[in-house]
Amino acid sequence: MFRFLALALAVFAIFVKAQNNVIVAGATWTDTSGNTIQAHGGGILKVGSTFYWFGEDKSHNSALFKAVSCYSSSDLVTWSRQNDALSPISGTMISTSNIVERPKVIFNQKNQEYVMWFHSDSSNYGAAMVGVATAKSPCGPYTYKSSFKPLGADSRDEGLFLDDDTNAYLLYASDNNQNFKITRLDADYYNVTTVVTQMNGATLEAPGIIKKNGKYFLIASHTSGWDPNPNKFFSSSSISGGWTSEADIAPSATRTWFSQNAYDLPLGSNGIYMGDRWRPSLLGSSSYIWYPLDFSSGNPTIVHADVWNVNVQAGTYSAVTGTSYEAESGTLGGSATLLSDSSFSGGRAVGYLGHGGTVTINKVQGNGGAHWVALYYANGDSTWRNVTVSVNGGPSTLVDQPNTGGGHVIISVPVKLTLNNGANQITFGSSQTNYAADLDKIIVF
Ligand SMILES: *[C@@H]1O[C@H](CO)[C@@H](O)[C@H](O)[C@H]1NC(C)=O
Ligand SMILES: *[C@@H]1O[C@H](CO)[C@@H](O)[C@H](O)[C@H]1NC(C)=O
Ligand SMILES: [Ca+2]
Repeated sequence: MFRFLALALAVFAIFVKAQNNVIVAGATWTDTSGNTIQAHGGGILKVGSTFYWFGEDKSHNSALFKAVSCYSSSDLVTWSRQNDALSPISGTMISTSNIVERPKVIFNQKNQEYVMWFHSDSSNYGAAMVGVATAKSPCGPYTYKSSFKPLGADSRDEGLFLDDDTNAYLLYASDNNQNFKITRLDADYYNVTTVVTQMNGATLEAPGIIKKNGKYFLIASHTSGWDPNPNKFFSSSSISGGWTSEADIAPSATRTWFSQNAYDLPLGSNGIYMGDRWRPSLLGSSSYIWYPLDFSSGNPTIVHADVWNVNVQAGTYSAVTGTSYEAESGTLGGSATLLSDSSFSGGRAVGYLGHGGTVTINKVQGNGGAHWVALYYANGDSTWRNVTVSVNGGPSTLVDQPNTGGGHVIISVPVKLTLNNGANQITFGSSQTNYAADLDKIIVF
């Protein structure tokens, strides 16, 4: 009896952990103190078995410099905020009226020193420099060295790549964002030495490199301001040229599931795509879009998993499976209308939600606890919409629905809902005066 109870408790504990220990792209991620994680345009550094995540603190909803944050984790899911890695210094290129973006940190073996590079700029992005700072411990605080134009040329969006042979490289958008360059760093990682790759007219931003079986994979977006575009990959057996032409890492219409690359982390024989879903009107609410990056075909492909687990010890990931419910199978209310298009799951979606239109999805199975629910929708506007979600007639939760890039382009956003054990009714679009996006289906995890 006791043995049985102990076993049942152990199984329950594993189940609860599996439900909590997940990565949900686009949700509001909080740290171990319950605060929203502020690490935009970030980068990851691994020291022993600890991961450090550096990024831009945008909690003041401004592009101007507030801090480079530093978070630590042993599992890539639970993050503790540490001291700020880099803080403003008045009268320098890292003052509170300057731009400090896309911080990346690598370790210099020779000097036993952590070296941070970042995009260092004036408030109108006219200076187009890189900045360098150093520290003796992962989170520092870092000592600012200088900002400069690498080899006298522009540098805006940038990344770093540390190769197995301890050569390190700056990856950057140069020459007014027209030419993309990869330049070797000196032995200290304080300066650049020679350009090893130059892609003229490539108009790339947000670069990262991941190496697999001796092959280099460059992942980058194109240039469209804060708006997303289809991020691409290029591969080469040498970092000094011979790059393939660009190819997609996700269905191009989804514009990389509304995200821009920030960092690409190896994970066993695969990787993790770490992107930002920028929200320029409320920068601090920009969310993180992390997905498995599957290399089983030999090339990187984003796995569009709404909810997934990562096992950093084993170097594996697994997508959590959910149950789908088509919106068109629900009960339509008011002005809600069925829409037909082959791009919709089941060929149909429900439009004209909100402003009097509702749809109620019936018999949604729950387990009496919190569930992640992914809303699959299309929003062809150039701006965000949102939808109210109410479970069993209870109070509404408002869920943002970023524009999808077309009325027949579908992406998903997550919401955490508490469902009764057994059947539930979920209503979308009630008590809102604005139109919600067209709802295709939901997946309950
Ligand atoms: C970096 O290297 C360039 C080219 O060799 C040189 O002109 C420049 O002074 C160096 N900058 C620093 C900060 O050492
Ligand atoms: C909801 O979306 C509408 C546009 O459809 C927008 O005007 C409104 O500000 C949004 N509400 C919130 C709280 O974001
Ligand atoms: Ca559908």
